[in-house]
Amino acid sequence: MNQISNADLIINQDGSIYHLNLLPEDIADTVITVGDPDRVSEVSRYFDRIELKKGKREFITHTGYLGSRRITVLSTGIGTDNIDIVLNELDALVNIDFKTRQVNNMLKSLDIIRIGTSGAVQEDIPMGSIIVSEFGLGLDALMQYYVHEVSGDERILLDAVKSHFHHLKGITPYITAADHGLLETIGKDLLKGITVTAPGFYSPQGREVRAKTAFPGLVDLFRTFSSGRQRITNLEMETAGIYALAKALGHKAISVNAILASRVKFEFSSNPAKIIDGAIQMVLAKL
Ligand code: R1P
Repeated sequence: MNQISNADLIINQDGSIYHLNLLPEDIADTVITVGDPDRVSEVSRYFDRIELKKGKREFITHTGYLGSRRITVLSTGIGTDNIDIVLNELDALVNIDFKTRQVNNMLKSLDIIRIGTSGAVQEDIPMGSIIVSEFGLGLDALMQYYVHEVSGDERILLDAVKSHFHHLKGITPYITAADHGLLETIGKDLLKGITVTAPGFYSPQGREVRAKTAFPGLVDLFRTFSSGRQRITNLEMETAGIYALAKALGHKAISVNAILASRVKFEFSSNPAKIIDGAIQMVLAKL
């Protein structure tokens, strides 16, 4: 079997993976990802025991136990460029032997659960809602760099997306479904929809402050998309990348979105911390 070179897979002097700064034994099979590094301790404070705290750059990791279940919580920072790093390095930690630099014969599949913040694009979604992404729709460029398969229901949605968003020149959308098993457990009884993952916070999500947007009416374009029973519910910056790379690497992923803003009612929550804490407690209770 081919050895993965030192340049392709960078391992630090202490045997840890380059950016995440983690050893293979440092991560659990259940990994909660959050965007904000400060949110890591907001999750791990509910653990019965924390066995490890490590970090480098925006990638802060706590691993511990909730009852007998070992869980890792890890911050990704903002954007799918960071998701590229996090997903590849998480996969390397569990599926590559760092000594031989070869892929393990038995591949491991992680459960990756994102707890993120997001803005709603439908009027009937109130502030403070928790939405589970049934699909992640990426408007960023990440998956143009990877070979990835598109399943039947993803293909139908992608065709509808391409037709609805046809005048967004230079953008190649991709769409990936959540893991079905996690959708039935973590996502049980929760509002579901398509989450748009944008490659920026301002114009790429339809905001205009001073720099002039090239796509006026973007939020309305998101709001008016539908295909069968599916509609776009919310906007953020990581879910589609997590879903697509997790699937390409054989991991299971689900994204839980705490709605802090209504992009159609032009409102932002007066108590975002409470909404996020509610989402954290809800996810941990379902594990
Ligand atoms: C933007 O403010 C950030 O918040 C959202 C977006 O996806 C982006 O990362 O999620 P997190 O709160 O999880 O970072």
